[in-house]
Amino acid sequence: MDITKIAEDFERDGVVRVPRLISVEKAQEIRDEIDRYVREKLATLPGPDYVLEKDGKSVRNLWRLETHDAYFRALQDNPDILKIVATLVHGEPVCQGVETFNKPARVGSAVPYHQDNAYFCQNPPHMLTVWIALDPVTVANGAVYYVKGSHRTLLPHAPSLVQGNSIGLAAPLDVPKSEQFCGTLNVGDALFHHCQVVHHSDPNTTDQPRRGLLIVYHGSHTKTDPKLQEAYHKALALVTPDSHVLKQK
Ligand SMILES: O=C(O)CCC(=O)C(=O)O
Repeated sequence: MDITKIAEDFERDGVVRVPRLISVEKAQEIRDEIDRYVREKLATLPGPDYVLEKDGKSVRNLWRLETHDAYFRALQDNPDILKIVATLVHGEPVCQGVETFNKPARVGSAVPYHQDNAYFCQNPPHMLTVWIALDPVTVANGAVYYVKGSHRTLLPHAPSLVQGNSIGLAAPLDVPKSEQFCGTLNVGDALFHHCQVVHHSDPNTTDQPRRGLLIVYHGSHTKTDPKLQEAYHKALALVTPDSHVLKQK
C-alpha cells in the first residue's frame, strides 16, 4: 500500500479506492458476525440503532455496532487501517462509529445525494469513512457514486425524509452520473471517502446483496459545529419514527 499515493488521490478527489484492504476470509468472517449480531441482538437494540427496509424485515443499516458488540469494537483498531487514516485525517484517529449499509437483494433502497459532514458537523472536516466491501459491489447492486473534488465545500442540506438518511443536498448537483466515480469493488476492497465528498447510491435490483461495513474516523483535533448540528437535529426530528421500520442514523 502506497500511503503517499492514497493521500494524494484523497486530497485531490475526496475519495480513493484501496484494493484488498482486508482478505476475502476476513470479509466472510465479518459477514458471519453480522448474521450473528442480527440473529442475537436486533430484538434487544435501542430504536435508533438499526433501520429496516420497507419490507419490514430486511436490515438496511446497523448503527453504533461498536457500542453493542466486542467483535465490531475491535475492528476499529486494525493497524493497517489506522495507518492510512492517521495520514488522511491529519492527526490521531478517533473512531466515531462502526456501521453497515446492507443494501439487501431486491429490496435494498437508494441513498440520496449528501455530504456526511451535514450529519457529523465537524470543523475542520478532517473526518472520513472507510467503506469495506463484504460482497462484490457492482453498478447493478447499488455501488456508491461520488462527485470527485466536491469535498472542498459543505453545500446546503435539507431534510430528505428518507429513513436512515434524514438529510440530503438541498439542490441537485449538475454533474451527470456518467461523469461521477462509481465505486465498484471486489470483496475486501475499500473506499476511503472524505466527510464532504458528495455521494449517493441506487436501489439494489439484483438477487445479490451488497453489504458494506463502514468504519468512521475523525482526527482528535476536530470540533462539533453547533449551528450545523442544530440543522441536522431538526431534519432528524422530521422523520417520524415508526416502531418497525424507521430507525435513524
Ligand atoms: O453504502 C451506501 O449505499 C451509501 C453509503 C453512505 O451514504 C455513507 O457512507 O454515508
